[in-house]
Amino acid sequence: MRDLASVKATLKAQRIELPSWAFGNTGTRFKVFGQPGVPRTPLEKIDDAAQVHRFTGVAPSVAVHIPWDKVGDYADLAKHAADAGVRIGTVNANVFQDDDYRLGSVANPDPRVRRKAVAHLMECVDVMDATGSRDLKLWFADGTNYPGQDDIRLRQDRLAEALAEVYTRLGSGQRMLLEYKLFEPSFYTTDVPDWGTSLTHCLATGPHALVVVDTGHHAPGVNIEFIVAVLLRLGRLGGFDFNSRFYADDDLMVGAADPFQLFRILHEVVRAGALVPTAGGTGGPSTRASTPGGDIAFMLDQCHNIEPKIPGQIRSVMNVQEATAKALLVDTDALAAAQQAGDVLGANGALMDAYNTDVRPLLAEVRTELGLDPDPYAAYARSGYQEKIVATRIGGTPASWGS
Ligand code: PSV
Ligand code: MN
Repeated sequence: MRDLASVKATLKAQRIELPSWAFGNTGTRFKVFGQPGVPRTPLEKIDDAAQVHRFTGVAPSVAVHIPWDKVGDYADLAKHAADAGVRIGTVNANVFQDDDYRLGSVANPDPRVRRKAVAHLMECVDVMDATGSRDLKLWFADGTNYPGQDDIRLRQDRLAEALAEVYTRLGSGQRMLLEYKLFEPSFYTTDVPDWGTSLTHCLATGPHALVVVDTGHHAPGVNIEFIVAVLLRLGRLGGFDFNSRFYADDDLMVGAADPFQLFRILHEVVRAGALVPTAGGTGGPSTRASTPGGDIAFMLDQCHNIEPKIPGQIRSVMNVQEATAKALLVDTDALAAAQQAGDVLGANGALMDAYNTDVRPLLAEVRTELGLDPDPYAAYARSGYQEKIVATRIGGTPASWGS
């Protein structure tokens, strides 16, 4: 069993990366509800993310999405982030919002479109160079809607070719994270639909190509912690896109729909010794990308369609912290002994005892020891920041998907 001091030290060292797009207006295909005070620029998104770090102390990096966060000078963006007390994290490529990509991007049958997509991915690595980011995150909306629409196998060949080309462009310490998603926007085939396909491509591409698990990207009922355990064992888990889902890719706040699943996932992460980054935190240079229990990027990938955005991110970070604290409280000796003895109920009980612990007082103590308010959510509400951005962000175009 871990002693309390080491549990607290780990909780203090934990890092969670925020998505810049969580601060802009989002919605469903039916309606985007605008909110007052929403950022108009990538710089303002960073400012809002910095508030989440200010009150939680564990969210010092912001993932960007290109071109949603396109700026003239990315070194300036990095400087703006540093001045705000955070840094630019993962660079997300976007090859899904252009008319040219109707039939896919890197797996498109048209070589011109494939070249255009690869050129964008290369541009994203340029951005990483300028911002000092470690990870390039790739999600491809590629696939088909109808049987016979395209050659399934050829599409895999085109995808493999593009990944290999971009991989050679990565600098030292940079990694490629390949995200999978069961379906949407394609409904018949998706070119990277599952972790097996992602892993297969990563294995063929190179040691710094790693799988990213978005918790909303599976069929209902899939055992995500099993996938996590297997990828960690192979040293091929690059990161998470955390969010919650009730039905499909709902992008709701992590830990809202199924906190028990989040605990089970984090138990596997803790079991692998992969919770705390080895060098520089999430977004820092990696020296152990391909070793079991290597650096994992713990990212949120969420949209706050109806709830306020900064408090929504704060609540999400707190939810991850609570699941993590519970995972750290598992009595690993008792668990191992029960497993070894074939004591089914004892082993399950060891996990459930930890899950059923109220860790909020422990996390309040951790925050106090970090010099933070024990209640980040209430502290943000009292800070006056929300009122300030509502009063001052007048005019301009609120950030949304596509900007
Ligand atoms: C796709 O659904 C996804 O999960 C990918 O990570 C995208 O980059 C992200 O959502 C942004 O909407
Ligand atoms: Mn995602």
